[in-house]
Amino acid sequence: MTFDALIARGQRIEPRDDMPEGYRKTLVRQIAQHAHSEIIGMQPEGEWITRAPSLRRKAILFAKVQDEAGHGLYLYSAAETLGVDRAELTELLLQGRQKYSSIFNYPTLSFADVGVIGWFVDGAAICNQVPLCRSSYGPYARAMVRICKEESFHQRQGYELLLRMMSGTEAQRADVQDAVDRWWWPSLMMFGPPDDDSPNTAQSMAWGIKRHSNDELRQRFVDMTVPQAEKLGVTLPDPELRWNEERGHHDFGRPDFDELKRVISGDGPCNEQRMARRRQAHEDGAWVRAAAAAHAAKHRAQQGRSQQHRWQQDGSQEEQG
Ligand code: BYC
Repeated sequence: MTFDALIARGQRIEPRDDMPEGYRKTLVRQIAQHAHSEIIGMQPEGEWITRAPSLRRKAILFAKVQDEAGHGLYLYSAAETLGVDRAELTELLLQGRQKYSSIFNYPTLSFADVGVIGWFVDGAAICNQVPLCRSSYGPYARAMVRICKEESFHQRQGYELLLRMMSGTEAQRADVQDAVDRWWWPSLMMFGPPDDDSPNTAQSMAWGIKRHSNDELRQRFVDMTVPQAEKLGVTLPDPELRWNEERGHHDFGRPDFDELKRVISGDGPCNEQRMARRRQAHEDGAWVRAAAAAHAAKHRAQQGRSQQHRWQQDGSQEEQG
């Protein structure tokens, strides 16, 4: 079946199928950006592992940050089915030719930020990524299924941490509110530019890569989060936020999309720091990559030798027979 017929029937495109070059390139762009976001996204929370207030919180945070590394790896693997190489994608990120999510360019100033990232950032990720489980490209959609299950745990651990902090001291409650105030608008920006300024959405939706527009998902996130904020006892920092009976949705203020553009183009509060850390980690890991490659080469050579040995034995048995 042709690519267009598969898309029209809502069937998956697999790596063996013919696909338009634009489709392949769009997927590589989005999946690589997603993978880079998971890896760079380890930094803001990772900074708190050594400062977690208890062994339990440390273990939870460790597991979460480790999951994010895993997500990055599934996604790089999905991208590799499109004929690119993880090393090449990493190089493009380090050269500033590929992006990662704007949200990870904001600082984590207190432990409450760990909770708010789980609640908002992983919550936003769930809204954005659950529909991607139905994305038209098979390897991406399948990677998303497991990622979403883990994001769900991430969101709950964040919310549970905040519930505990809100039943703590006055200072803890103030830390939570402060973190909510700082992360709310950047979290809304995670969904990307508004639909009328989103150059990729129409084509990505026609190809079934994206299932909903940026604004639709932003609205879904706001509707999901408002009752959670009420239960938690925090105020979302938006004076325009109110329920609209007619629309059956919350109205909310416009995020500062100029700020989003600035952050995406490298001028956010932590862009330099995040990229410097990523570059350093890549350099520090060079010996691991070299060792893994040497091990794989040794393994291949050993397999080749034992195969040759088996052939020789088979040959001499035939001669004897
Ligand atoms: N940040 O035409 P548009 C996580 C770019 S990590 C940076 O709407 P598209 C987690 C966009 O790439 C989850 N750049 O684009 C990890 C495009 O530029 P290029 C990260 C952004 O692709 C650790 C241009 O702006 N999630 O959950 O149709 C701890 C125009 O935009 C952003 C994903 O990656 C942004 N926020 O839609 C905790 C989800 N927004 O590439 C949690 C997968 C837009 O043309 N990605 N841009 O130069 C997507 O769903 C889509 O790519 C987006 C953008 C909705 C993000």
